Amino acid sequence: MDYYYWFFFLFSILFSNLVTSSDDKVPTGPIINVTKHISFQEFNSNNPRLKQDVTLLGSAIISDEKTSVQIPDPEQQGDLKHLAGRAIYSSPVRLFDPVSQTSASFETTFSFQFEAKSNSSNETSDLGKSVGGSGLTFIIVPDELTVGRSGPWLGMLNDVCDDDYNTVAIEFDTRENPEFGDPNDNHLGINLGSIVSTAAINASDVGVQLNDGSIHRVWISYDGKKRFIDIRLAPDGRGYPSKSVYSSSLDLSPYLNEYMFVGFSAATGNHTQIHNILSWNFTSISQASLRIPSAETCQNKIRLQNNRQAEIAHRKTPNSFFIFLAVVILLIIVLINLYFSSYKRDENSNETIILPEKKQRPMPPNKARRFTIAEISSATRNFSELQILGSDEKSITYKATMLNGCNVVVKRFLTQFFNTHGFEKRQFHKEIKAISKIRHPNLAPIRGWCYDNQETIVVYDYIPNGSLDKWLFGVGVLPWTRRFKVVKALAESLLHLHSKQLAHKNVKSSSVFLDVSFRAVVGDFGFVLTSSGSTRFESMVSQTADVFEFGVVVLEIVAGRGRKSNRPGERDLLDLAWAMHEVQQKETLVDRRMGAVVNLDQAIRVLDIGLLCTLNENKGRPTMEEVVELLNMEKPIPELPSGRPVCLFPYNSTTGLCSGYACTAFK
Ligand SMILES: *[C@@H]1O[C@H](CO)[C@@H](O)[C@H](O)[C@H]1NC(C)=O
Ligand SMILES: *[C@@H]1O[C@H](CO)[C@@H](O)[C@H](O)[C@H]1NC(C)=O
Ligand SMILES: CC(=O)N[C@H]1CO[C@H](CO)[C@@H](O)[C@@H]1O
Repeated sequence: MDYYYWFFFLFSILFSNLVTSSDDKVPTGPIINVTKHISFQEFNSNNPRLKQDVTLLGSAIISDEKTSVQIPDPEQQGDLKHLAGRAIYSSPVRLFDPVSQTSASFETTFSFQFEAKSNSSNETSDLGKSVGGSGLTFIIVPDELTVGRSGPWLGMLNDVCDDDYNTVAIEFDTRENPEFGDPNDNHLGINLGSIVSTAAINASDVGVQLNDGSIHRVWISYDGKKRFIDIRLAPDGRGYPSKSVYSSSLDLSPYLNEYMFVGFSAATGNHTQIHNILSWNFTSISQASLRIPSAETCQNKIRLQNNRQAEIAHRKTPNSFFIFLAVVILLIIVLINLYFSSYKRDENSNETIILPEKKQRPMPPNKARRFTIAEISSATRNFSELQILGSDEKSITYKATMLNGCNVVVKRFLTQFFNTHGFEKRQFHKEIKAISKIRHPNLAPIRGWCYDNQETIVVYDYIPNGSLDKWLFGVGVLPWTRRFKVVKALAESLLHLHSKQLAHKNVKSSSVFLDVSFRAVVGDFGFVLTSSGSTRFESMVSQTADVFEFGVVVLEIVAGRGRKSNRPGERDLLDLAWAMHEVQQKETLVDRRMGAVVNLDQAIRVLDIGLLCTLNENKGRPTMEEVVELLNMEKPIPELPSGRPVCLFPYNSTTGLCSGYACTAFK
């Protein structure tokens, strides 16, 4: 795999050659300053320029009464929850100079006010709690067409934006979203291409309560050459504060295109408030090299036109020569590497321990390997309690940082677990190795393992946005389109495992993770069944149990609630879903927090597929392959029986619920 590095290396040489050779021909004139001033003393729709200059997106309006931009629009039909809007200056601003690779310097000041507004009758008694969401951002974005999502996304990003959606935002956040790393419900944050802030500032520390209803003023200045940001915040009318709330080195250039749009975004979630922007000034200076047609360039151009063929041939020769040379060298390197790596593999096949001397050469990034207990121990700071992410009856999971800076999850199985369940460790280790060879975009890669007489440890990739259960039953509301994608991703990843004669054996919503772009990644494999010794069971048996558990997770995804009710007297989800199916009221199960944007037919169809998966194995439970076909609409859904099928051994001793694994194991 080392030849990738060579490949990269050679191509960078080749590429820089191409770039410099063409750069030589672009004459650059003197350096000039490109400046831009934007100034709004107030926002008033009687100002005819305003309509041209400000683009309002989503739920945003100009309020003549307050002479402000308001997000969301308070006159909005329906309630004010889960709304997002943007107000963007309509013309792009030059914020990055590609020639010198420096970002522009800019200064901006604006005044804002958050007005408490509750819209739901049952919350009026609870006004203090229901107001206060979600916050405002000053935003720099690549286009003037997109609105981010509501709630904790602050209208800044949405969960489908990929990594090349460049954004910079300074957020004024009045909700605490721990899954986004928020420190409290009154903070500023600097967000670079991500909703998770790279720096957060506690506004209470400087005596400011963002949503106290008063008018605040902010000054942000950024020096593109020195790469330095300074933010100040004060009550409006008090003048420029002598102290900044945040000042630090910061390089914005990776997040800026040459031309960007500037403006504001804001959003509400379960909690509502009106975000007013009352005035705004913005100035930017970027450096550019003036492109003046000189006598030389004109001559070149004429020569080029007259003698195009010859010129092209002349220019091409050195380049094609370099390409040829690079290809030849590459081929040789590839062949040598292939030869050596196959040779090494043969040599290693009988060895179980990878010698530590090999560490100075970087390992191929995606191949699982054996870790030493010392490596794991230092990565988890000696299994520090502070690093614990969670635990269950089998294991404790830690967040860990490897020497190369990668964040990983370390799952340490408990010795008692093996002793009391009589698992054969060897079988277990075999299973870990088998699963670690599987690659699928929706399966969390296993980085490696570590075991000796005492320890059995598995190392996974750390997935930044946390597990699905937090998103389904927690503060945020995942939209239906995203939930449907999660269902499909989960189905496809299980099908892939099953097609390799493996099974997940621990399917539940806390084993599904969401990555930075909210794609579902399935991890936390069970490796063994919890209910009984696993070696007796064929992989087939665990696969049908996977299908059952998949069905329950699907119900959780549609209903937005956990399988087990935490309110006494309430039915567990599976019971409830079958009962609703019996009385033909399945739509009542669909999570109403998703609002009106749900594709109800699709949601019911998915619900049916979920129910189908919870049928007894010999009574029509589909395989994962059939599930994927059903999800892709390649087949009609078989008719469901009218009543809930009886689970032969309904109770799992730990959850108190019918579980696919329990059913299968005790049959
Ligand atoms: C461009 O702006 C910088 C910083 O404001 C200033 O020092 C420089 O003199 C300006 N250059 C020109 C050509 O105006
Ligand atoms: C924010 O600042 C306030 C006042 O200084 C303090 O009471 C609070 O604990 C701080 N919150 C955090 C999360 O640091
Ligand atoms: C309690 C309350 O004020 N509810 C209102 C929420 O907003 C909608 C639309 O403006 C009104 O119809 C409700 O009466």
